[in-house]
Amino acid sequence: MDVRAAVAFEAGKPLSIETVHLEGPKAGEVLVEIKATGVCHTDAYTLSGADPEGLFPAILGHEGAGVVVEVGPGVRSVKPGDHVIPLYTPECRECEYCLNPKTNLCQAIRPTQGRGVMPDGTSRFSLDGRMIHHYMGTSTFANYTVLPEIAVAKIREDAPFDKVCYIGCGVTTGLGAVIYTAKVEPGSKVVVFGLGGIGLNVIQGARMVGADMIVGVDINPAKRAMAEKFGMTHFVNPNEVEGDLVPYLVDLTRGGADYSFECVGNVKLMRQALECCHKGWGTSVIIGVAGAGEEISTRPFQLVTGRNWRGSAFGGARGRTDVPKIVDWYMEGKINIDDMITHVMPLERINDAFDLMHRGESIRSVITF
Ligand code: NAD
Ligand code: DAO
Ligand code: ZN
Ligand code: ZN
Repeated sequence: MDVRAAVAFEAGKPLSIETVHLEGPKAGEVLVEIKATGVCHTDAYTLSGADPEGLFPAILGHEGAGVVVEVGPGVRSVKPGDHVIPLYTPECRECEYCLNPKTNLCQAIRPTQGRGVMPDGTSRFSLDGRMIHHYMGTSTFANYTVLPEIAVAKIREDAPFDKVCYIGCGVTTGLGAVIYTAKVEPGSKVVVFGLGGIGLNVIQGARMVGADMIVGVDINPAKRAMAEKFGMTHFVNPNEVEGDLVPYLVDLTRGGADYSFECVGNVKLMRQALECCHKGWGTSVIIGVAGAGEEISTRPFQLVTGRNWRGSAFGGARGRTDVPKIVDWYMEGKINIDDMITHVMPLERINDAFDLMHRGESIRSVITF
């Protein structure tokens, strides 16, 4: 079939709106009509060329929501008409990783997903006979896409696509890092570096679990009001701090953070996030994706004296199990997504969504089809 898609032909160039060919679902795959998709910082990172795993040409996008239109042979867990959220972290429920409660990183289709193809080693997308890569196994910047069955979460049908698409990445990554990865306890002191689309969801997760003190750190003072709305109790602009940021944060939290979260992708901030943690027990969680080849460093004594350094992908969430629950939280009014969606636009204006992000003017832009 012919589908409308934003194609990334080359790193550093704007996306191009094209009519591309999409083959139907093969065994174990589903065809999904994408109704809405968010534009995440990670799409921009890949498009910029900084992502060492970035492949071109490709159809980017990994934060979508839509409806199953057709299923391939052997598909049992979803049927046409089901509402779904695509999962860039799948959940096969059978692999060694899925069977280990310590991780959410299902490896069932990892090698082919990393090569931009479906599990049989081929792409469903092409343009004038030339293969186009899938991206993160999801490719939601198209009005139809094909996904492995294990990479879709079935969700309730009354959930609005243009809001719950954000659960496909940003919401789950932020909330999940607090709830599933760090397991933040009520009464905790939390420091969040970066108050963008991920950091705000860390803040709302920290408020949800009953953190007492939620400190937000951002160099953009315009982020303050939104972060306060989501539960931030103290704002720190590093550019306004006299002296070093770490002792300032340790002082503010009266001894250090119980938990800190790096939501920028800056290795210097990752170090500060670790070192502002409380001696003896503080845990720092890296969420931000650093540039290719960058390394983190600290004095080992920071760890010897009881601080913990961790990372979190997709918030530690198991997509098919946890994403439908997060959709329920939204529908029950337990989490706020609406106020984070600052811009809604058609596919034809998707490059504006990237521009808004680069200028720091949006939290989330959502494309509706
Ligand atoms: P964003 O651009 O919306 O937000 C980044 C924020 O960091 C902005 O508010 C910016 O002002 C602030 N910032 C920049 N430099 C700073 C500095 N030196 N000190 C303090 N604040 C600073 O980005 P986002 O969508 O929230 O994504 C954040 C990071 O998370 C990115 O690296 C993205 O690739 C990554 N990410 C990771 C996962 C995962 O599963 N681990 C999932 C999605 C996104
Ligand atoms: O299993 O080896 C693996 C890779 C899992 C990919 C997790 C990606 C999380 C960070 C990228 C940001 C996603 C938007
Ligand atoms: Zn698995
Ligand atoms: Zn994302």
